[in-house]
Amino acid sequence: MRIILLCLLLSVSVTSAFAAETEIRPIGKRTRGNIVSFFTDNVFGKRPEGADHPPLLKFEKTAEDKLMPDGKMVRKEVRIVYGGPCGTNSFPVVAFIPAGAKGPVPAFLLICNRDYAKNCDPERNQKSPFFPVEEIVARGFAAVSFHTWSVAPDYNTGNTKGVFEAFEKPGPYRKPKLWGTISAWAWGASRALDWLETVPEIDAKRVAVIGHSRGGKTALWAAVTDKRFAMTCVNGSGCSGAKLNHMDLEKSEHIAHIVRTFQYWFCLDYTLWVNREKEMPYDQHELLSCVAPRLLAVGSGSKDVWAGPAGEQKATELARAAWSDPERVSYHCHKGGHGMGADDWNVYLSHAEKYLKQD
Ligand code: GTR
Repeated sequence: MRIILLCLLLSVSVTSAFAAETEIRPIGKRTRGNIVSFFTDNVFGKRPEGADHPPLLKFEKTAEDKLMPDGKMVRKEVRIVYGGPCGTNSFPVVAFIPAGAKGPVPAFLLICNRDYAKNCDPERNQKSPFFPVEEIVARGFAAVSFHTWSVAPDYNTGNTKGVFEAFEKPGPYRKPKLWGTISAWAWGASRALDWLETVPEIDAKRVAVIGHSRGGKTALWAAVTDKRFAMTCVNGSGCSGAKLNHMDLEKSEHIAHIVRTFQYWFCLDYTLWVNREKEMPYDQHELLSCVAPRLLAVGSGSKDVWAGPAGEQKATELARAAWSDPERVSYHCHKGGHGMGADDWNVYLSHAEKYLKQD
């Protein structure tokens, strides 16, 4: 009896705490818990029991810390080794930290879904506007990255490779509600944050998780599922990311398109919503609202029709109602198409300078 009463009390207080953050539309019972459960069960899938606290988790240095030739930053390289009931595996993470920083610095953690050597070159011979490490460091942040492929490959393996191998026995069929690859990559972001918590030069309470396109959807889901991320930057995320489903943006990607090519990014049950977007009880602005009261920055491209910039903007505007200070949510639209570059980074860095550094 006492236990039942305690559970009731706890659920009332948790619900009201979340309700204050997420009341956007007075339709049904829109608490953070309801929204997260919906997106877990219907979109991104459930992680297997224990995956968020792997029984084996260690951080192995793969090289000595190195002062880079520009003398302005130090590179740290580790391999995150993890194990679950079905096996062990690992993935590399690289961090650049401002040299000689006085005290721990805030950081940007990029979920890199593009060619890693070209966009995140650990030697810094190749520079890319997709991940402007030197500028991030010059503005007082650490620049950390990992490659999506090293956590789970970005093709349809039936979700049997990478992190999936450690937590699930391979079977002939995927279970309908189990996690897809976006959830696996978001899991990778959380494990990278586990490592950052052990790095004295980094302030792990001020880490922004950032991604573009499929990486943008992942950055959003990472921040929703892991409240330790103090900020998230959701760039060009489109369908299943920041784009509102309830708007008629005919030329934009819909669930029918995305599951045709990328079913493995989601739980199998996501296919049940094909051509039924408007029947979904929750829309993407509610997913964005689950980031409150932390920092959120959403970016679009004016010509990125497939991602539906108008839908990304509208969702962000609606989501703002979940913040007591709506200025903590930033929205911008760069001129041009599908990409993340200098203009976007400038917005994200400025937002972080204004809030993440000061909070
Ligand atoms: C597209 C996909 C989008 C987006 C993009 C990307 O083909 O339809 O949802 O995620 O890939 O990641 O570049």
